[in-house]
Amino acid sequence: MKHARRIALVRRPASTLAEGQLTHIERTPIDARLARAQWRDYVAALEAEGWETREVDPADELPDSVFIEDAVVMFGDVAVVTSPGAESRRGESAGAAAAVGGLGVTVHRLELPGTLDGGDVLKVGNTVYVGQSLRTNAEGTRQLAAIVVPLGYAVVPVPVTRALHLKTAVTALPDGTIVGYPPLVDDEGLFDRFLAVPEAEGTAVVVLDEQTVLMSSSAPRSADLFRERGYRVVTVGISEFEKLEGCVTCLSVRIR
Ligand code: CIR
Repeated sequence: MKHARRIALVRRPASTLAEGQLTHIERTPIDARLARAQWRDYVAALEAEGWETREVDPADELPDSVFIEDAVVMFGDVAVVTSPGAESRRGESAGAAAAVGGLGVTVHRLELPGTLDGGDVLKVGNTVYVGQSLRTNAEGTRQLAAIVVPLGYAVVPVPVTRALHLKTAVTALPDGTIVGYPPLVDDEGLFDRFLAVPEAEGTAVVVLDEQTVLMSSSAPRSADLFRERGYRVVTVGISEFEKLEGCVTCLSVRIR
């Protein structure tokens, strides 16, 4: 299949990575060298699958800046630079705005008191599920809706109380099936087609193309489930980012 454009924004890990935010899990030591190697492997996996990667300027003083997905959300040729919900992450927006500014897309910015992390935004076709979490509030959701509803999207707020972000709990396969780890999902009934996965790390899939998903090597049984459904699964080790409540989606912003 020929793709007109497949660009992924990535942001290399800060030297302060180990100080990243933690909400639902205990802090365990981060192996900084392994984190850098895993990040390079993640970037290499995207490139091997035909994605051109572009680096957002690194931000060493921002521990969570590697989780670039939270700082900007793409809707076709429209970029929404977010207003991060954690105070320690607010500085990430400037670099994200500069990066999308160079892509020739329309750029919008969310503003306080609205807060929204990209990890709470799950697009499935024209539906935009927005997790109402500790990071994303009603005003942030309202500002996002004001931008994307005129573009033809429907915004559906969903409660997120058992996970950091909506996409920590659920993501979507290329056919639109929502995949989630039930203990992390507030209400499976909100989704038309829901497939339960057996591992917490198995909820996060990056759609690389209609046949292929990228996911964490920490979830081999979930990977088998996706293979049984006919998908090709590319796996990457991201243990050091999982220790910081990161997942495979949050390490890039895909522009297609
Ligand atoms: C945080 O708490 O903000 C980071 N330590 C992890 C962010 C993960 N982002 C994501 O799932 N989209």
